Amino acid sequence: MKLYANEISSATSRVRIALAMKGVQVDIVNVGILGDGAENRQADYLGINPQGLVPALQTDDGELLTQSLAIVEYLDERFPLPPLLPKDGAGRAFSRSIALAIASEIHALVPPRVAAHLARIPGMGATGVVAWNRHWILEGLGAVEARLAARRTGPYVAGNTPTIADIFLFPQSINAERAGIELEQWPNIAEIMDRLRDIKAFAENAPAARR
Ligand SMILES: N[C@@H](CCC(=O)N[C@@H](CS)C(=O)NCC(=O)O)C(=O)O
Repeated sequence: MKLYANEISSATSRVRIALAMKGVQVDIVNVGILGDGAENRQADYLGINPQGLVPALQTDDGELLTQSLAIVEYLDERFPLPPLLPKDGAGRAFSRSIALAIASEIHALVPPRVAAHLARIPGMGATGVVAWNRHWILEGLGAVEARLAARRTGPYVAGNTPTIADIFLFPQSINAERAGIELEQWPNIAEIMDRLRDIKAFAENAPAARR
């Protein structure tokens, strides 16, 4: 399989963590995502993924999968061990809801294309963009923490083993720390992150820092 990826991308990091947990090797194709004229906005890549986003996974039978949650669930179905979703229906819904709270309500508001667009709005400036990012990360992870405080029963987000929810929480929390946000204000998130940092599949597949 072939993964269209970028090392700083937290959405790509989710898929790389899932691949590492499953012990599945893929070919990595790096796609530049920063700056004017970035590779992901060129015709070549748009011909592969018309959304111009990474990750995208080309399967062995030539299918092109996009959207990290869909890709991670595909990997979980195709390579069942270790399972990335809880056994019970409510647990599965909870795990997916945390993944979506991160992908849809935090990450979607702060990726490079949104920051670049905001920076072009008169009066916004670089400090306005930083404040925007902080706002959505603080509000979003604060809500995730409240959900965890109400429902968490095991060492990870949704039970005794890491699930899709942990896979989405990890890169987003790392990016929050890089934005100067202290995870200690959220005891559940901080505790889970300490555990995830000790797992090789997570530690080795964190998003790289932006240089
Ligand atoms: N919802 C998508 C988000 C994908 C996404 O936004 N990827 C970012 C990198 S983390 C990207 O490709 N950004 C390119 C850009 O913003 O132009 C997913 O979960 O796969």
